[in-house]
Amino acid sequence: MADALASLLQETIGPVDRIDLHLVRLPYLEPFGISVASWDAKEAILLRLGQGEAWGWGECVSDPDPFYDPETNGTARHIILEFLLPELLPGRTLGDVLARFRRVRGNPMAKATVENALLDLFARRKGLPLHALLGFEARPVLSGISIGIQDSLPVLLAKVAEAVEQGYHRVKMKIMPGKDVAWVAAVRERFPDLPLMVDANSAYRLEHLPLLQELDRFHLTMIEQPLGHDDIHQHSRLQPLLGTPLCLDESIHSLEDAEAALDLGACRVVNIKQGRVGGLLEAIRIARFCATRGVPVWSGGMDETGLGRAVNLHLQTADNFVIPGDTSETRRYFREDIVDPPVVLRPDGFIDLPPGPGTGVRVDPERLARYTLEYRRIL
Ligand code: OSB
Ligand code: MG
Repeated sequence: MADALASLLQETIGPVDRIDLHLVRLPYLEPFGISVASWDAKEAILLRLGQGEAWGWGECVSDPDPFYDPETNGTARHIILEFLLPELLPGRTLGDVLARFRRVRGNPMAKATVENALLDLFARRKGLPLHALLGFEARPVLSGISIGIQDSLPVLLAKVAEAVEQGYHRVKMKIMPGKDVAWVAAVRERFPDLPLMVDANSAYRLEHLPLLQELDRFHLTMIEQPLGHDDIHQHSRLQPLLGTPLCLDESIHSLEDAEAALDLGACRVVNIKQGRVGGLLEAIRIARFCATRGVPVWSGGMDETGLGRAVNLHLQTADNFVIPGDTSETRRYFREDIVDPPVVLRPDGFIDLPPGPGTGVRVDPERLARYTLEYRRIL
């Protein structure tokens, strides 16, 4: 397995002879709200790299705005075009290219987009599914769901009930000041045994300690990112004062961040969004490191289109992804997807990997055109 990655890094990328960049906008069926932002559509950069008859796609997980993370579609496009694509020279190995990317500081979402497209291309060239290219065996993926901030408690309760009925193995509810302890209490009362967690998206400060301690009585599986979006230190002060495990999301952009977080005891679980940490290879490194510390990981999501969701599914075949992730069904976000097949939940709450080479999904040209805001042929 480690060998699969090592030999992958030795492979030359070959001549990329076609590059397309799309900015798509897929309206959500209903707005998705977190403590600090609300979106009524998924706006995403899609990158396509072509090589002869083969191609690979990458979806950037940035938002149009910097409210969840500092990167935006605007900054990602700039970094991809000006600093990352120029590194794709034919004689270079994948390892060379990714090493060159490291010279660009930060900007992991932009880097992940190009990395994902390259890995999809490599896998398709070899006729291998993405998980096999990475050295992992296919397995159905255990799914959870992330429920955004709701206008009222009855609406939230109805959404949780629906999720439970559909078979999701774990429910995450977003919280924010004013929609926290009482709302969690109500959900817990109605669903006493449900694996339940909360995500605050950095809405609280250490002064909110008493409120956060109140959450301990609801036996939540974890509290995700209560404090600063880039903070590790304050979380390390908070964790020992809580019974509930903390999980970091926003603060983890690299293996080094994960090392700092675990060394300092800032969390007991890590949410790995491959797009937030610079791509699949860094995501796998983080998962492995966490395993050495006995810390379980799970795959978060960024409300991706079917393209990014497929990548997240393949990632979850890697070791140590033992907690249900946030890869929920396409149909809870979008009227239709731009790829086939869309993500569908089995009645047992698992999701099957899309079959076939690469990510296993095919971008439908007509739907892509319909949802494209801007298109640019780069090469
Ligand atoms: O914090 O995990 C988060 C969506 C957008 C931005 C941040 C987050 C989320 C989610 C949704 O929780 C996960 C998904 O369904 O893809
Ligand atoms: Mg989160």
